[in-house]
Amino acid sequence: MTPRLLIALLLTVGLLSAWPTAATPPYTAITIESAAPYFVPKSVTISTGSPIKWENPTGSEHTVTHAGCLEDGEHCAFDSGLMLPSGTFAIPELAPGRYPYLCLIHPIMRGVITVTDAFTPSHL
Ligand SMILES: [Cu+2]
Repeated sequence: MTPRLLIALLLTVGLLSAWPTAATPPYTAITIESAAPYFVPKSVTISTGSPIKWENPTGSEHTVTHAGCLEDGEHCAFDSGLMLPSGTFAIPELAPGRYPYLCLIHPIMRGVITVTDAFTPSHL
């Protein structure tokens, strides 16, 4: 291998390793936990068009159910159904508004998503 080729190779490897291997997720991640506050972060503010993803690393089944799904005449914006351990649930976007949600299996588990039409999302 010529020195010039070696240098080119090292530069290439250096550039590749400088590249972010795991890009920051393009979604807002919410982690389910077995203890309070159960949904982490419990309160999230995002802009419309921004996806959200719940992850269930616990050993139990949970749901992510918009409170509107429980009341007649209310809009049901999202309902994960049973999320198994290691399961995930994602929604691509929500219209502007406030979305309280809970776990149907453990109704003490509650969180809220606030969706704004602002272009700059903020995470509480
Ligand atoms: Cu639960």
